[in-house]
Amino acid sequence: MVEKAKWIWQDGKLVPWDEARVHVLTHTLHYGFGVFEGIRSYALAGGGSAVFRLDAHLRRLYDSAKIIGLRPAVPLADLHAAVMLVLKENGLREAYIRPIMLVGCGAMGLYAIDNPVGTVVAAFPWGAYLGEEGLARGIRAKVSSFARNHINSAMAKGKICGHYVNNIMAKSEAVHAGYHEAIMLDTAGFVAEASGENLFLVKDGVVHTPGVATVLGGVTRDAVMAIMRDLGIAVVERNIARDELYIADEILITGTAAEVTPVREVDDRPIGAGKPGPVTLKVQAAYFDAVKGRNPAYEGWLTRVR
Ligand code: PPE
Repeated sequence: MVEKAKWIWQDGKLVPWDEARVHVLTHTLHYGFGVFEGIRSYALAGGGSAVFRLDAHLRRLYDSAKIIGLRPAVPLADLHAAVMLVLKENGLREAYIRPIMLVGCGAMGLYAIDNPVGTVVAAFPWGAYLGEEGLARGIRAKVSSFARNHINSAMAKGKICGHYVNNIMAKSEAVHAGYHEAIMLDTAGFVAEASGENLFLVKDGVVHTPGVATVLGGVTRDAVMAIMRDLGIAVVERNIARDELYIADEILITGTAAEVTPVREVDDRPIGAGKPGPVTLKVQAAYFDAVKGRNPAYEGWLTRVR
């Protein structure tokens, strides 16, 4: 269950958590035509708190809207202010922040271009997405029987509500089979991403990750690639086959919610030594240093909540 906060920002004002509602004929509810984001804020080592890479997430939200042809009702600068307000008024330091743009009531049917667009920002506490144990010891993943949405059917660069039916089916299948997470292949058979994370593998000291064309361009993926470069770790973007996962030395998955989570097993095969490897541990530590303001080199990624 989500731990309630006091206020949710809806269409320009703060409303009490339980009163932030939409009508049952909300267009997005029926067709999935909406866009959203997932952002985290962290308590900082030196006091206070900061949102991690807020500008990158908001840019992606507006890009997602542009990709599907949804006209934002609120300018980006106002949404930026709304995120800050929600964190401050709820007294939240470590939070998961969920902005969403949705098409409201008016016309039904697919073409409802004149329906009002609703804008919401919620924030709430959310611990380790794949569990504290997963973060520390690594998770068990299964290659999904569901292919990731084809990139010419569901636009990969957008974080689009309806696209997640695909991810939810993959995730549910994996969890029901006793795994923590699903790894999805693209329609050509190459490794794409996990149901809610990007994927990296380590082989002979080099990191490999699928190119950004066929996956969501993760903000965490981008941060982790910058961190790897700063640590002197080579990163190659290329097509990766399923069996390369099995013989990888290490696998890690990245996302705002999952942060940097090691993968200790894929399809019942232990990855490397079957526990988080040295590159994963180094990158994970550097990531937490960055988000918690312990490394001044990444100060530019933090928006302080005042
Ligand atoms: N791929 C997918 C499919 C995805 O959903 C996410 C985020 C990522 C990659 C990583 O993107 P980024 O957060 O920008 O590094 N998944 C969100 C969790 C989904 C959920 O609501 O549950 C997230 O991490 O917020």
